[in-house]
Amino acid sequence: MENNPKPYLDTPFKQDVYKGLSDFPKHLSSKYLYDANGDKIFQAIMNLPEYYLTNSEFSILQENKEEICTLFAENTPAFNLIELGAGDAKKTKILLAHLNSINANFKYLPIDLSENALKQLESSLAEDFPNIHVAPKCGSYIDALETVAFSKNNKNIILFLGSNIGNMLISQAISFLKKIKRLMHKNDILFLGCDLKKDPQLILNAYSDTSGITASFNKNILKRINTELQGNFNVESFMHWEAYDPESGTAKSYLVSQKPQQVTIAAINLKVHFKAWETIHTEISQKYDHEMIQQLSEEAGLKIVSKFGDKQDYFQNYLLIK
Ligand code: AVI
Repeated sequence: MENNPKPYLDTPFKQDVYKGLSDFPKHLSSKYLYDANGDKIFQAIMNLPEYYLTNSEFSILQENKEEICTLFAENTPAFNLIELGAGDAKKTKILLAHLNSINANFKYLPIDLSENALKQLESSLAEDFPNIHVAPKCGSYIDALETVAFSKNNKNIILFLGSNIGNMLISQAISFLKKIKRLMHKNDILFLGCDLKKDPQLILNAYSDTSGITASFNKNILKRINTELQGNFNVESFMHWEAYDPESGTAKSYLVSQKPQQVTIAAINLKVHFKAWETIHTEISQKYDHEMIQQLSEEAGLKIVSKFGDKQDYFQNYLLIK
């Protein structure tokens, strides 16, 4: 940080935690939920009965893999399959298996913030698909996208699955899509997974499961501050709280202090006071309807050319071009 009056704020994590916990209302970015422990808890979330998103998108890909893969592979001798936020690529493996079975000529480039997730993915892909060329890239989505071999000669297919776009505010999603559009060439495709507005109770349940796994995922951010920034959060004195607004389609996660307390975070020289029931906002999970996606794409300058839904109308995958 240039001209930093606080030299101990020497990493983005430290700067963001300092800023977020000094603001009112307090907030922390959901990108910090994912360390090795957070990755593991998120895998468990994806297997929760309440977390319908994974199964919905899984069934869409399973049922439409032939058509989707044909659209990916048409009009090009070879293509790059670039995935933003690949994680364990559980759903992507449906497409990889099908592309492999039709001998498609492609390279898979998974991008993820988590080095740990990418290492595990690389070894599981080597086992499942030894003949697929895999080139993982660690980093934030746009930074990594800018550095991967975006081929001018072959088509680039960008996968952004799992409602990852939902973890951005709508305004952030538009500017993010605009950045992707700028990197795309004429023939390139963005394949986007969006969670849809539905029975508000189902959405609420997906983010406040009865086994408490989502609560431990949310609280992991405090544990991370404790271990990485020498904090002394009493994690159990915070409760996980989810709120869903069916009008805007925004689900918001909070950590709520159940008593007045003071927390010290030594590495950033910060003392944080919490009143009883004061909140830290940690994540948004935006739900869309078709008109909202249409508008989002138009504002980003992208065109929807195909869409694929599940039987229950819970989730939608969109194929976009520039
Ligand atoms: C990664 N992302 C799409 C998840 C979601 O549904 O917003 C993260 C998550 N947070 C709580 N449960 C799942």
